[in-house]
Amino acid sequence: MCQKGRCFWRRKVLQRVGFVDFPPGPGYNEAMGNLPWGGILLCPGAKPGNLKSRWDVKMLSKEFYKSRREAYGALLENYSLSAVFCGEEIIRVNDEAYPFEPYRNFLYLTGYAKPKAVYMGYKTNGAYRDILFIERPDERRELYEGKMASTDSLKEELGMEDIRYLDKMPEFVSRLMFRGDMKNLYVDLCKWDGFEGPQDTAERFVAQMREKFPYLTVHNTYNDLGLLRSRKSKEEIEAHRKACKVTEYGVKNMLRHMKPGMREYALEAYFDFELKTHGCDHAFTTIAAAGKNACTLHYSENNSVMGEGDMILFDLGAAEEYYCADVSRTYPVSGVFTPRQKELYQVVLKGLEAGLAISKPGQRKDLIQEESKRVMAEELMKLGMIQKPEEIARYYKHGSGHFIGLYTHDVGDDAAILEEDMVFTLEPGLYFEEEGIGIRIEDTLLVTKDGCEVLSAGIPKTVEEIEAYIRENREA
Ligand SMILES: [Mn+2]
Repeated sequence: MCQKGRCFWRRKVLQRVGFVDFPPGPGYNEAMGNLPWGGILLCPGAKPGNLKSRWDVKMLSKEFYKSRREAYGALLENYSLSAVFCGEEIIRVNDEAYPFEPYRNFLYLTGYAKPKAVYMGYKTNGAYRDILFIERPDERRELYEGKMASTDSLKEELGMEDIRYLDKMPEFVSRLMFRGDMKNLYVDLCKWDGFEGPQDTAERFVAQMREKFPYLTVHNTYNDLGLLRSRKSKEEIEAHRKACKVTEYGVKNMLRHMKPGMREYALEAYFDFELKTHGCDHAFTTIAAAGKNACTLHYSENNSVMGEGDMILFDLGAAEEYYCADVSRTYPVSGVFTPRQKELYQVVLKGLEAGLAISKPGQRKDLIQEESKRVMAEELMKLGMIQKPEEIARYYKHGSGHFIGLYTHDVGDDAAILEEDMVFTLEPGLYFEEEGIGIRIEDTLLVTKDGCEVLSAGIPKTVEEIEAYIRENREA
């Protein structure tokens, strides 16, 4: 469940440096074709000395981004200007910035992720045209940060015809507005803090435009773009698949090394190793919560010692080109469930399975979690732990599922109707504080033509799978 609000803020603040381009590297040709995404797959648990390469391909093509810009342009009314901002770097200390995170709507339209860039589109006489504005290369900065993209080099790389430097943007806007017939301004405004907090670039832009051209009607395009993002293309689905696969490698690597007496963070390191090895980032801050820590929904200190009789709850995910996996599993540290742990674990697993069974196109998403909840309540009543279904509230503390995409908690209405090619998660959980047991089981799912595909299916989930995996693979 990834730390709802906090995670959002963290991700907004922690910005990531730049867009990593993956040129085909050595070994690319031989290994290509083994995998649906044509990349190089390292053995799980590969040791640093053996590393050949990352998945050396960019998974999303420039044609994909072009199709997104066309789809977006089609949404705009005639005589409109639109601006979508990539975002600013945030300084951490002195001359050091937090890793840069682009606003995802910008990324979705351009495939570009450098601070300050602006994607501008305009529609006049029924025709949509667009321009990408980027920072002008600066020799001094290049000395420290490496070569900066020029407008010419990017045209080829991104497949965009019109790319200009940011210092030309005011002039462009003035000229366009001088036509006198522009009516609408569309801006991607993504804010959860309402009136609090400083204005970001997009908000400052809107304020300036309103002052200069008070006749403009301002629209927030955030939700329209969100809607475009909710159904995934083949390429996006492959990126999700890779993120889920690498998450699987990470979880299995932890299971191979999990032992009572270890600290949670030491175990977490085995997950991180697989992500780095495969060129993935974290979709969000890992939760590794042993014993009673699992009852703190947002626990991410990950510094406690794991006891022999504890269960440990993981909520984690890799991200490939920003496409996220979000998976939760709860495992017995010893490798074997106690009878009581098994009993409670089965309740949550049945809840998840009931949700999976009705996940298909046409289904309202929030009703899936109601079904999970209903089944878990039934099971708890069988165990005599509650007398009436509504008493499940004692153990059931959070919603159980969300859309996922370029953000872990992606845009999309909770009561949305599922459609083919949407990706979302189900994550029922129950928290038994008196017993020091918190259980959450979460899968990342792709809605298919007539059901759903569990993208995280390779990660041990049933009691039998879990115990067998640990028994057969744990390092001595
Ligand atoms: Mn989640």
